[in-house]
Amino acid sequence: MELTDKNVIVIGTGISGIGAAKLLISKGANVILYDEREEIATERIFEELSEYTARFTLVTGKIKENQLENIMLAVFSPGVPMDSQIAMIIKASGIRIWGEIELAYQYAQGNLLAITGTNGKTTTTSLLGQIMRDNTSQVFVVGNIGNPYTQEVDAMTNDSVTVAEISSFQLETIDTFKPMVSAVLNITPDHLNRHHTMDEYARVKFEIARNQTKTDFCVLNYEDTYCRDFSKQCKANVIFFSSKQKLQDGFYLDGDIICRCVQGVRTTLLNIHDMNLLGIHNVENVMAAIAMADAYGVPMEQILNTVRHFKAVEHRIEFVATKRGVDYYNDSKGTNPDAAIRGIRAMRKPTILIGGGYDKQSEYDEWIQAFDGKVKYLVLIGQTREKIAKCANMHGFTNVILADSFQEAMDFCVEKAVSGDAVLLSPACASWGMFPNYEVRGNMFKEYVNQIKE
Ligand code: UMA
Repeated sequence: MELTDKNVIVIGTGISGIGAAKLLISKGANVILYDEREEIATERIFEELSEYTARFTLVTGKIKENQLENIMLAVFSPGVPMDSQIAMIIKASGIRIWGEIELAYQYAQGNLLAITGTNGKTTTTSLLGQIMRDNTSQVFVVGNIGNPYTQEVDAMTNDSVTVAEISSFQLETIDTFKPMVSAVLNITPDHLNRHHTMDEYARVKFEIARNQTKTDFCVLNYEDTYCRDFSKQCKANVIFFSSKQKLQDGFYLDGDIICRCVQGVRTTLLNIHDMNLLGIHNVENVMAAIAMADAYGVPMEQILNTVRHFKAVEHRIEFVATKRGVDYYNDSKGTNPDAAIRGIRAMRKPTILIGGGYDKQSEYDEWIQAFDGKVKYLVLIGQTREKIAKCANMHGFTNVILADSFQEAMDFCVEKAVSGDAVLLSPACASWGMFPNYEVRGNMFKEYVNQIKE
């Protein structure tokens, strides 16, 4: 699309909005940067875009109809729902809508590998990014992982490889986005306040493969019923992975060994004790990354070499420190019940668990059931604390503490934990409302832990 001297509105002034605005301006567009919140930090925006002040206007609060005149494109940040008021107004005005991901894709160069799924996206994206970096010189790791895709586009060439973590929010507004290799790791309940039903959430997730053709590859989890159903209609070459059964075609776990079977040829690849990632969910993430890199054409020995040396990602069951004999773990990335189940399952000691946060209309029953006698106290914070407390009570778990702040929750943990215990931050909820994002929540936890005196 020719953007020179065209007017484009960017919805949302977070990192995606800023990335999108910069890319649009570099392509010659005039940008209206819009945010529904009136009290946004305007200094940050003007600082970020200081080189281009003549090329954008900032609008906040309610938008007026005349402000949408002569606009040829609206670029949405992922956090803005497609049924929000601003989306409705823009749709009614007949303005074309792209998500920030679609905008980036339109101008990106090189090959694209993209990963979605409810859990494991960040680990798989980081690992695949590392495999690619060890194999080729120009690699970009972008997307939901915290690095907007638009931000890297200008540096890409035909030889570059982009590894993208893509959320369901981002997939709602793609159009031509087409990875050469895609992966859907798993689909479990999350973000139901945004997508409303599981079927709709799953449908949006599989958009990642919508434009793929038979020359492309789509890596899917054989043990996930949504993935298996989707495989029947997927236009790309499907590559399955399974942590539960030996596949006739695909990647699978046999005892402790990751294996590959393609066209009847079985190869043993790696003993899971030779890697640094813990838990069966990580074996699945590793198999997905191996399958994607293999489909892309990276030599298997190189792939396995990177896998053997790869370490866990920050905020994902991350060991922080042992203080006064208590092990502290940061699983701030446990932003939904399924992720938090993986967090508590990984604990081997009596655990004080900090949970709660923003309400995504999740159900917490399975998480509470996964406590398995390990949780000494459940310390709850944020919007969901009463809902979770009620659910815990219903399942007979009554050692529940409601804290008014994160600080109060941390103070309680430090006071009650005794040598031999673990303290785990694994909230099963998004951080929004109390923190800007899960990274800030995890970093605050780590700062607090590091300040505990021996
Ligand atoms: N805003 C509106 N109207 C709305 C909602 C938001 O105007 O209805 C404004 C807010 O006031 C704010 C801005 O939009 O100023 C924020 O935009 P955003 O929520 O899209 O956040 P970004 O900072 O652009 O970060 C986004 C992703 N955030 C979300 O999807 C909520 C980041 O994923 C991602 O790393 C980043 O783009 C780069 O691609 C975070 C996330 O929590 C990690 N993702 C969810 C998850 O992983 O579960 C999907």
